[in-house]
Amino acid sequence: MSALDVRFALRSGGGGGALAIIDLQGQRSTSLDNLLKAICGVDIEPGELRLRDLCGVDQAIVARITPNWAQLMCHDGPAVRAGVRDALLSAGAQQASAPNDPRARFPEAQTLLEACMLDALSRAASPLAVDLLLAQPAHWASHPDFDPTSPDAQSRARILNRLIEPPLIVAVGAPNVGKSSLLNALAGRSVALAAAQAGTTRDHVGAILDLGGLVVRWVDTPGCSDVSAPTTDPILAHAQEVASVVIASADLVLHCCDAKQGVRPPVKSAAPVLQIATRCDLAAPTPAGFVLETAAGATPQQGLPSLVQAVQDALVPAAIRKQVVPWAFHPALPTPEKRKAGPV
Ligand SMILES: Nc1nc2c(ncn2[C@@H]2O[C@H](COP(=O)(O)OP(=O)(O)OP(=O)(O)O)[C@@H](O)[C@H]2O)c(=O)[nH]1
Ligand SMILES: [Mg+2]
Repeated sequence: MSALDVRFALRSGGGGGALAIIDLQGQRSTSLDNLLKAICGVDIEPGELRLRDLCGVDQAIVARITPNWAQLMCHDGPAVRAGVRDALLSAGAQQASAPNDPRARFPEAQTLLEACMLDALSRAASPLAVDLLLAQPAHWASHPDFDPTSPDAQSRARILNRLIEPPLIVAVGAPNVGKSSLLNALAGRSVALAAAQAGTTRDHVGAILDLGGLVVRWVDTPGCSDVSAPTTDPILAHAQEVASVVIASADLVLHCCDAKQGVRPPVKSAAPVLQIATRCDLAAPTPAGFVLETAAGATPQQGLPSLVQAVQDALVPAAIRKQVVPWAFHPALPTPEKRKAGPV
């Protein structure tokens, strides 16, 4: 029994979604028979779909689409993907690289546009992306002259693509103002140590957060009163350096200021900065000058829904999401010339 001429490749997954799909292609149908028997323990005939235990790694759906082609649909976690890959390699299959062409990855798509949409959907991090992507084939059909490479299309795509690749939010501010408490409150669990001692966060702490359907990478930085003020304290200097490096690649900076201390000097950043008041329960009324008031570490918490809304408005404004126009959501999308030359 040999499965040596079966090649496998990850068709979709690896982007944090629920399912990974692995294609199995055999040059001879008997090789695919052997491989499926080895990893699932039973014969799976063409046209059959089964829920099977894959070598003790995962419960997966196994679909034998044709005599030479099958798909494994398993959970999309790094450990599961690695376990399934090891099981396939030990059963004698060969690993192939994933195809770049979205049509090869999604042969069920009727058009290149639909294949690009399915590809983007399989990688999209934010739930807010789903309806927008599903509506794209219709928007493209009603705008035959839309050029995805035009400056307008590209600047809109830079915003909307944040729904596919999570944007980076960096929380900065003086020590002890409640930056880590804010992260913990938004995450709904303890991600970063929060304590009354100033300087609790010594290194930046990152987490992936779902903010009302917008998934972001959030970085909590060590507190420093002024990110760019000269200092001789080596730990503070290092904290400033860390903050400056992450600020340089941020899509949005949250400048957290203790409400009692009032508005602080602005943070220099190429990305937009939201100046927010923290620990507002300790300073009533909050001094003027803040766009938002929060109390993430208090009971009851205050201002978190407004903060989530403000982050969405800053990164993926509803006005842009609601425009009924095409979006250049994938690098392989067809140009107007290609679309005029024939169906794509
Ligand atoms: N009353 C009140 N206390 C808060 C609030 N947020 C945080 N705290 C408290 O303030 C202290 C500092 O909170 P942290 O979240 O550790 O502050 P930080 O800005 O991360 O501090 P560093 O890591 O030192 O920069 C802790 O004792 C928190 O419990 C709040 O909204 N209200
Ligand atoms: Mg902290």
